[in-house]
Amino acid sequence: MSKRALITGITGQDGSYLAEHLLEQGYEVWGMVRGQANPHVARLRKHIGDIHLTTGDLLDQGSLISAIERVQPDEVYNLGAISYVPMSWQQAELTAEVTGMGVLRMLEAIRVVSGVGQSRTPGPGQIRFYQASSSEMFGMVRETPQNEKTPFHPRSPYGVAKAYGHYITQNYRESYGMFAVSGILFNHESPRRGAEFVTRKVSLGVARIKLGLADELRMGNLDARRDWGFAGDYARAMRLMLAQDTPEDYVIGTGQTRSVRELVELAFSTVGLNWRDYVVQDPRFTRPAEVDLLCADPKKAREQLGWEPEVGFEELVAMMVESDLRLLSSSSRPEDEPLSPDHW
Ligand code: NAP
Ligand code: G4F
Repeated sequence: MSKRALITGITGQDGSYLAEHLLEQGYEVWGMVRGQANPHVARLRKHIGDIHLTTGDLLDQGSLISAIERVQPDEVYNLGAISYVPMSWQQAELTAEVTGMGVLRMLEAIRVVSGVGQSRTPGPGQIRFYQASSSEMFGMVRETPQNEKTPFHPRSPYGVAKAYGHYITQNYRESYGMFAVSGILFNHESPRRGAEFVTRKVSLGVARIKLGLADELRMGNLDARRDWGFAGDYARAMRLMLAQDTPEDYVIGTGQTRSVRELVELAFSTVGLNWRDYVVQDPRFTRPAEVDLLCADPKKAREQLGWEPEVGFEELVAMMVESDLRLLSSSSRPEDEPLSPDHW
């Protein structure tokens, strides 16, 4: 019997890679999608055929209960969130509701539908739950590199909401014995990354400049450092966490940190250009509070999950720039079609 997985956030970057990975592993994959005509669904269907969809919204408790009742999953991957950090200052309350309280609602849906804490205690057939926690929770870091025991000091409403999601997942594990785990994932990127995030903004910007479609790239803080990996590698780690005998949290990252300046320099150099000729610093992209440095200590994941990243930083950046060069050169793209993350 194949396992059945339900993924929230399936229309996002990670949802697509996780769906592909679980299909390869023989799973029956269901995605929860919101809205009555979500434009991201067509993109998903185009790239990943063999999935089932059900409706639901992390803001709506009843819809989550209905989704769990309908799908009867073995595993739930909660990837749905408002995930763009700057937006979390503009819509702090909505971010708390979707990215934070949404986790509680999904845990409650699983608890209610499985009867955990009432008629039944969790047993071998229980629904396993994965929460997409974030290195953004470490914020103003207390130590480097960051591991599973490093204290949190979030620096954005997004980071605060993720910390709530992390702790409520841990609490449901301890209160009800649920198989509920958090993956504390560091930044991971791909050609499917939303255009608002820095790596994709840079790969699209470099491609536009190389093709003569733009003559500058306006950026925020070039000194910030991140631990950037490839999203496809991180999807493997999510499944591995739910395949363990005991539910535990894991840090997932490469263990290497680079500055935004290094990212920009490398991306321009892949097409033979000097970034200094094109990059303009623009205070509009500076944040009210910054996370200056993130660097993972993925030792536990390596030793207990046998997880290793396969794609390095240089390969990742080249992959993204080449993909965007192909995208923007494509004659199949109508001239008046706006560039958006819809273009994978
Ligand atoms: P993403 O591309 O921004 O995708 C976010 C997903 O959340 C989309 O599918 C979106 O669906 C969905 N969503 C938004 N509001 C929702 C709501 N009210 N109810 C249900 N679904 C909703 O994010 P990602 O990069 O794939 O990241 C996946 C998860 O990992 C997120 O929780 C993110 O915070 C977390 N994370 C990401 C990284 C990273 O570096 N990528 C690192 C650590 C943690 P629509 O199509 O409806 O908009
Ligand atoms: O790509 P970013 O927007 O990612 P950020 O804020 O690190 O968040 C991402 O990773 C988190 C994991 O740590 C996830 F939880 C979260 O959902 C998301 O996927 O920005 C990276 C860095 C920041 O320090 C930012 O200030 O790049 C800096 N940056 C400099 N100029 C810029 C820009 N970021 C963006 N988006 N745009 C700029 O022009």
